[in-house]
Amino acid sequence: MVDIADLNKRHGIAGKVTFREGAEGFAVMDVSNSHATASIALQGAHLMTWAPRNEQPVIWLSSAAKLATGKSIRGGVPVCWPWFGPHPSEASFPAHGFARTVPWEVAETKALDDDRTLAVLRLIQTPATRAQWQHPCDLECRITVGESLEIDLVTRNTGTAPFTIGAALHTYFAVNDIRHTAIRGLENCAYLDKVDGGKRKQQTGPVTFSGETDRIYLDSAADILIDDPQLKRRIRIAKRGSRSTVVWNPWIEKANKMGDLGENGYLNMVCVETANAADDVVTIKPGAEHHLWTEYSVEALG
Ligand code: TA6
Repeated sequence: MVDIADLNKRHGIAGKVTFREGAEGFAVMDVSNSHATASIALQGAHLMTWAPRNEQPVIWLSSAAKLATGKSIRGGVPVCWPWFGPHPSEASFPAHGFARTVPWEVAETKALDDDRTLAVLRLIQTPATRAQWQHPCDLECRITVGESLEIDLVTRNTGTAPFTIGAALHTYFAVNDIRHTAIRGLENCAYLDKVDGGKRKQQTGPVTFSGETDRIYLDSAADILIDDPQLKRRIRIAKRGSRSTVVWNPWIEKANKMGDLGENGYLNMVCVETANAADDVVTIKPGAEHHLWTEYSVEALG
């Protein structure tokens, strides 16, 4: 049972941070400051929306997204952890890990001196999560809402043995039309083409879209640019702690099968994911921590 009054009492900030029930038992944090607005579901520490002032929404949320306990929300920034994709050995474990579908708690909210807003959420470990991940650890998601959006997923190894994680900030970006969108910054990177049996290929020129696209780019540490000429904007993705980038658009057939992308929703979104995927999984030593950090900002184009 979620106690909205208690959340507002302990973590609300007048005029900046308020909590509400997004759906039955589903707590949502609304953030508003002079730079931007955002909304974050406590389940999965799932940022659902972010829009800088005087800018169209940058993060895409499906019109058919369902806020339901234990179900991933279609759109926003799903947190994939502690593995990316299917579990390496347990077919019954959820794809992309359990972090995005379990309860998280609010550790801190803070109005920063520059009027950005910091929200720190921590995964709540339970017998159910430990059944899928026994390594002693802490997982925090530190979200800073401003004219840019910063997300820092911090995994701390609190045990006595090293462990290896896969992860991704599986972000859905809003574009005017995927058919007129180009992604730069991945030129000459090798990638695994999941639409073609996982074959290893090399990117030539910008990434453009004319069908289902599902690729894990390797050795991609540089900024990634999503160019949207129809909106006359470029979304810049900076990152640290990640050398793999996932690019995904389901296209029409897969989108229709998924059922929660909304009518032709696939045309208005593209996933560009700051990841630790494929050979970029990370081994964390006892007492050490790994930061999967990314920052989104918007620039004028043309
Ligand atoms: O990141 C791309 C991907 O792995 C695709 O293969 C597709 O499965 C997508 O994630 C969405 O996965 P989800 O479990 O959120 O439906």
